[in-house]
Amino acid sequence: MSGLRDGMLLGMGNPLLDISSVVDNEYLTKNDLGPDNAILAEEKHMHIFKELQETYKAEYIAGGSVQNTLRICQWILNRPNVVTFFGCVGKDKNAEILEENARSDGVNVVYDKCDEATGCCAVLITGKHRSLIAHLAAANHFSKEHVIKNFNYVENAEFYYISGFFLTVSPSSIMMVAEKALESNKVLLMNLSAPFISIFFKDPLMQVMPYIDILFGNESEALTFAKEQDFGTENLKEIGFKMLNLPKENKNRKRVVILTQGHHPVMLFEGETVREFPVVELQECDIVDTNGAGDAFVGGFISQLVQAKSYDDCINTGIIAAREIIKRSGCATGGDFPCLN
Ligand code: 26A
Repeated sequence: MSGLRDGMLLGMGNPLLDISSVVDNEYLTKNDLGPDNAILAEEKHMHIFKELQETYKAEYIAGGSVQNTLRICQWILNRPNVVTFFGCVGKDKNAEILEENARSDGVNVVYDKCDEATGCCAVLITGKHRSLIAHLAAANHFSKEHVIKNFNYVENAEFYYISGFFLTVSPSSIMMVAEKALESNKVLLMNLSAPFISIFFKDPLMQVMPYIDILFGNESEALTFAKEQDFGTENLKEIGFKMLNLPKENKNRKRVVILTQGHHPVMLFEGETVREFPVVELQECDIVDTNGAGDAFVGGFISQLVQAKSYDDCINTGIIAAREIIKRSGCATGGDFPCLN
């Protein structure tokens, strides 16, 4: 009755093992990091991974933005294998941990494999903030050939979810899926993922933009995107409409834009209108960390979209999922999902 079927949603992204620790602000300053960064690791960051493990009692948690979203979606759906995931891992223990985690939530992982170590992400928690430093390693070796070899999964899916983060790895794989979505009138969902994507990966981002049916972003990502695109405004409502009206290939589907802004209302831009969905702020004592909150929002959203529910239902489930994940360390599933009614 729900219309769910195996493989109807395909996600592509970077599978990463999160190495998460609570640190103080001094540690951030010393390493020239902001409280809410999401960046690619450079040579100068490598010592951080070691320090977190040796000095800061790091927790190891399954991560990677798209894989988080898909795990949350599966958790809510309560029916395995609706979702398939493509990403590249190494041939090591960490890959096994990631696969086991994803599979136990019901995600059908179809990993590309290479000889480098599985990627990881340093997660530096300071109060409500989390700074992310991704060392992609194996994730960076995802190849278009993997998509070609497994094109049956692409053919079989009706929805595709890809992070902006994945533009740093394989724009050609993204374009292949985007073309397929256009040709078969399927739905492509993408996420701006982080401000640096709109700056340093502007060209591949704008190449795929005309194919995007549903676009997600948060406040800082939207503001950076607007600046880079010379929108000439810092007003989120104006920015949302300008994103909505960027050129679009598939004329059968009007674009929808969803902007989140922490505990402020979620904005849904659709046609001529913008609607706001309130977020009930969590009490300070319920907050564990915000790592994965944005991913969980999208997971909740998609779990309803694949069941042909209204955007209102999609957004409200997204809000519940994000709220639940903030109460947990990282993007941890397990137990019952809070009641949807
Ligand atoms: C390319 N980059 C920077 C990234 C990421 C990433 N996932 C894919 N690519 N940087 C951080 N993450 C993941 O985001 C989640 C929180 O939203 C982290 O692994 C973390 O689980």
